[in-house]
Amino acid sequence: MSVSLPTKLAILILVLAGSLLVTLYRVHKATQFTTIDPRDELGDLPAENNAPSQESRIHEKTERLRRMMKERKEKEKQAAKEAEEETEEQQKREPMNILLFYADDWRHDTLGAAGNPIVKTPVLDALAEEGMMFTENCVTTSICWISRATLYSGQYLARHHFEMLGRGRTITLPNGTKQEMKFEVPQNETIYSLLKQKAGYHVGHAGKLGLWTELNRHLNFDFMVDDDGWHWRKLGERMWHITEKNTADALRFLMSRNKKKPFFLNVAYFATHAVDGDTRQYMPQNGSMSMYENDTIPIPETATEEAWNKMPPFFGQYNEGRTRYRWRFDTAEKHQSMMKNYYRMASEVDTSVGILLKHLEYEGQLNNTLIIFTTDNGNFHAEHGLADKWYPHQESIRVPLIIKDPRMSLELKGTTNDEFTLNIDLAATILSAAGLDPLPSMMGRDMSALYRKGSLRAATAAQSRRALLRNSTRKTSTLPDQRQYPAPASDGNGKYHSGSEYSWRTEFFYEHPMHSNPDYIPASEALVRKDYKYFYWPNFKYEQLFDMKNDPGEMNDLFNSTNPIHQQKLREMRKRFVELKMMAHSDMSIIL
Ligand SMILES: [Ca+2]
Repeated sequence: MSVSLPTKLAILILVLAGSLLVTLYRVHKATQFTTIDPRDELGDLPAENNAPSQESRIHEKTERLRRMMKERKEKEKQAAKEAEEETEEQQKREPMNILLFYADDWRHDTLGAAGNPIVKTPVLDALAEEGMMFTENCVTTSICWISRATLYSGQYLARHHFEMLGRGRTITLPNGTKQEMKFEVPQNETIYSLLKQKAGYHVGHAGKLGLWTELNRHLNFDFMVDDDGWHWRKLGERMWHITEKNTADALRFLMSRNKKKPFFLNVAYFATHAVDGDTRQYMPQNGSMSMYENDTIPIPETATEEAWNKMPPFFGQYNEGRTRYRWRFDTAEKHQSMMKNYYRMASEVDTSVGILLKHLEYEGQLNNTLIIFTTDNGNFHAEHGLADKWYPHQESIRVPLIIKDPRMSLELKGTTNDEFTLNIDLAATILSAAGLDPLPSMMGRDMSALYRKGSLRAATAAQSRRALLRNSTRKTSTLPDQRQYPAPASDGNGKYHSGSEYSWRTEFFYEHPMHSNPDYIPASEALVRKDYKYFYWPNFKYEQLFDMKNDPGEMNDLFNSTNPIHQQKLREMRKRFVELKMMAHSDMSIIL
């Protein structure tokens, strides 16, 4: 059978079309295997030509890089795990020492590490690099003796009642007679006594106790030297500067201690407190006087007459903050020389911390010691036309906190943390490091939850370690921690609270009593949050509201604002303020 030419042509076309389809399909299949470009996954590689050899080299490099990164991550993970296990092992073998550097009147930004361009604090900066710096750490009352009573007891003023230097609060008995109450916290419930009596620590205090009333020496201390209120003094044949004396006493404790026991030492520097009543205020060591000589101290933005005039109307010329402003800051020359001397005294403390850490290193104890640097209250450096402390403004309530803890997770070393840590947390943190639970009367929480294993889940780990210690032969624990967290604020969708097992607090109550009379130091209270701060001045029933995000200098009181958002915020915060205040004043076993 013969086939016509048109038919032959048609068959040829069909065969050609079919093979073209097959080729196209093969090409398509082949491209499916090359559509994943390793460069896509790496993102930021320079564009190159697509020659196959080049491509396979890139692919090889990428794979090698991936393998290296994976191996490194695994190694890091393994190292962290090993370090953690090692630390836990060490905990079981050898209890940690605790060294507290507790300076005086030291503001949150009097640290190079906190971004201060003038002050030199190389040792503390290095400590922050090796540990964690807490940038929003605050005190619940900004004055020496109340903040110290809080450190020793873990309680708010509302509970420990140590209102007045030297004598506590004065109460009126039913028969009308007045009674001075001294230090009301039972003497066996201070951190000193608990560490000494319950945890078997060798306990020392070198420097300012700050109560002007005795703590029972036998119950509380193995070593106790109280120095307060002076910068220079002749002792024996030698003139001493108080920071040198604090250093010498701390060294004496470290060298003479019972080395069979872990130690707790509070080096409570009097610096950078001024000498009240001496017009010179700050008197540094002679060797420091050349420091800052050629510096110009920046004047704070709110150190203006305008800011002073914006203070509540009851802030007059007799207000102690204004009086001390006149002592320190009312001329440009005075401002410069006062701040330079203040910074010199801060640098002297920094040097002292360095000497003591060097000694610990020499003893081989540096890596088995929890180190804390903090202070009792902040300070106005002319902001709002004020000097010193007391009031709820940021300058007064925010203070430094650096913690270096051998148990700290490696990846958190050298980081900062911006949670609201408080002076009420110090007792719980220190006791926990010694294997003790906080007493039910204590109101703060263990801050190691913020730097162990990277999250609050670490609190669980700390708990189980305490349980471990309870079951060990070491007699350490008091009672399991059964304290409650109050319910979150009813408004704000759970955003505002005092914390929970899984979260840290996002608000707190601040309080300060009146001293002498309302013209001298009026009482002040506050509800502190990161977005808004509510002030209450009880002597005058005067309220203020500040937008902390848009007005961090606390210059524009929004109390009379007609903005519905501010009005709503005021109502909500006023209500919550009362709730937290009542809880602080209650005898509930709570964590605030
Ligand atoms: Ca102080």
